[in-house]
Amino acid sequence: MKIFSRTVVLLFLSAYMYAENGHDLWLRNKNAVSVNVVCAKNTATIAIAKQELQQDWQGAPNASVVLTIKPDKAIKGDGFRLSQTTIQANSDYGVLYGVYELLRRQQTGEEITAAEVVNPSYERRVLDHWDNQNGTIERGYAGRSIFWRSTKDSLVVTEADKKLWREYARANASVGINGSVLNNVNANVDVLTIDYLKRVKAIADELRPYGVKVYLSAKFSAPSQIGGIKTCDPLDPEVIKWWKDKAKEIYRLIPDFGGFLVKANSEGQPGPQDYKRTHAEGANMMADALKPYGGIVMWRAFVYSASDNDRAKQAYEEFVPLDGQFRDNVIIQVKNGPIDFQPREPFSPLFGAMKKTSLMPEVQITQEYLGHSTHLVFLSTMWEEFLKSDTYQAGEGSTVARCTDGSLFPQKHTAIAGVANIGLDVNWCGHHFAQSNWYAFGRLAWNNSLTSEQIAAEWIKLTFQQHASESSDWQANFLTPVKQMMLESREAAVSYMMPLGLHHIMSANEHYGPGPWWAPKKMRKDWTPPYYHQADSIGVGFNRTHTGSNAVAQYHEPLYSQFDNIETCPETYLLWFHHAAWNHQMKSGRTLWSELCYHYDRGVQQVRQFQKIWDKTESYVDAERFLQVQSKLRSQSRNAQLWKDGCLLYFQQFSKMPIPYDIERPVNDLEEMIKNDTRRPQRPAAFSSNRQLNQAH
Ligand code: GCV
Repeated sequence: MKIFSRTVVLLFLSAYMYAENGHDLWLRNKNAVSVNVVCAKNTATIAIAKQELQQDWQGAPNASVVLTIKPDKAIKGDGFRLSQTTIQANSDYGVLYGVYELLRRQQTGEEITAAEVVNPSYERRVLDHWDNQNGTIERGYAGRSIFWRSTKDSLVVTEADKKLWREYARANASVGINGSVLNNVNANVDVLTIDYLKRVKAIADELRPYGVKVYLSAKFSAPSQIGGIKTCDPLDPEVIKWWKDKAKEIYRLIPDFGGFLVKANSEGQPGPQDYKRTHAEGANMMADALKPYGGIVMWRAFVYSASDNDRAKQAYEEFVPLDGQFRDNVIIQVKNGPIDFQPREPFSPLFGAMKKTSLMPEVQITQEYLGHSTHLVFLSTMWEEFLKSDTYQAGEGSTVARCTDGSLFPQKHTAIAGVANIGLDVNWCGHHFAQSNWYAFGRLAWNNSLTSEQIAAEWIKLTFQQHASESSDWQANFLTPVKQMMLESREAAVSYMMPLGLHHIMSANEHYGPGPWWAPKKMRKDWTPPYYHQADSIGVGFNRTHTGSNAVAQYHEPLYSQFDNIETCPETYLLWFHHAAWNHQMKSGRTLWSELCYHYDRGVQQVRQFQKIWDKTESYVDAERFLQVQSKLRSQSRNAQLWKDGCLLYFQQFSKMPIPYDIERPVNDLEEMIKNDTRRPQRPAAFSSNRQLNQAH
């Protein structure tokens, strides 16, 4: 009753009070004190830098801050030298990044004691938007596209469009993101036609002052589809000329255009293999067209081979033989794991396998396999685990981070990409906590050695605290428990979805709930869960050891031997690499079956715990955000329960063992879940879970 009346009062008050709808992200204005900003230069970017300081300064009142653009060997790329009142950089953009860093330090109470140089880990820090030109977003859970509307007639650019794009660019710049791919990798070729290019130019013009370059996903079949040429063979002179002319046309409109992202010969997309050419021949042809203008090609390694070889091995098998054959303005974009953005995968063995080719990691910010914008899952811990994974490529310490940021091998270009979780929802990401994943991606792209703990603390302070120096009460009752919840949230999701190395056992519909049973007869086997879990009366898991697909051989020693041996394989990857017996003894002393049950149960219990943690924060959060997160946690709890019940009841058919008696019993029926899963209608691609900005924005 008490909770009910409090909720009603809060709802009532929120109609009159300033509601925190989340649109301001981590950039909430906090009653700045006055400051003088001095800079000899005046460009659009410097004007933004000055304005940001003036509206957010929390340092000494009436201080003078000096912004200087002066080359310095210690400062690399967009980096800067920072002290309490001076920022020096090689470029205007460096100054802007320095300003955001300074303001962040002030707001989070992180002191700057001596001048320090802050350089980015990667030259290109890019968001990939899987936005379609009709306004929908593939795997988007926060409303429709901020770049595209439903029809070609709505290509006209409005003032509201421009305002939104500037807000988007500002948020990116504040965390160091400097590139945006504006359209889906499953590309619609029309984006390369003049009407669309004009809109791309308009977007680029708004993003430029914030240092954000635009890129486009390019369809390999464009010369035929919009150029009227019979072939798209990358060695054909007419095709080569078509791409050169197209590059010229684009750069005339957008002189700092970043380049192309290409998904070729994957999931039905056209590519050079259609003409018996290699990925290198295809990528190089496009790279040559962009080279005179400084553009790059980000060529994806997410491919399917024609063979029915283990899916986890295919990218490595296709790309490693091509090492050294790519132009220096091609970067191979590799998903963090060998399969597809699963809740937990070992790192892709391509990292550390190609020494003469630039590689860039691709992570997924949108939560395709991690509960969409409904589940609270802080992905930073997953990316930290990935970036810090040791490939042993050049001995111990050859982490994925070092294999990709140029510190281990000379790379002409370095980059990292994240598939964006942004849409027209008022709070941009559908879930207030999903904003933390956008934030974390930017922060890790800037500094790939940051800890998730630091990132979470920063984000909570910037997003929720009312004053720069909140009371110890706020720290103890909000910051500490909420940070803990965020840091545990990914492991909780792994536990209730796919623990112990299980992967790809989600529902085929939308990739949201459980679906280990899903296996239509005519479907490609490697799109169905049974291909991945291989459950039978003996055990469960994919045998990728030397007695199975031998995917382990794609890893360097000592990982090869460690993963190959069931006794030394980390239990987190057990069922990724081994078909383990149901009664296999785990480190805990339990059987594999019991351990699986405890993991699923623990995951559900953790979400119930998150609900309690959040409910206790009520007096520290505005009503609007509090209630939205509370409601999402309820949905997450229900869905976690479905995952546990669905997976345990399904696998129990094979193990034929009892669910340990101290564990809560399933509350859903397997038959019912299977029926609902296969009958459930597709939600629209741009399913929104939150209030939308007006379409006409
Ligand atoms: C954009 C997975 C997703 C697809 C996505 C693809 C990719 O298969 O389900 O929606 O396509 O990855 O990364 O290209």
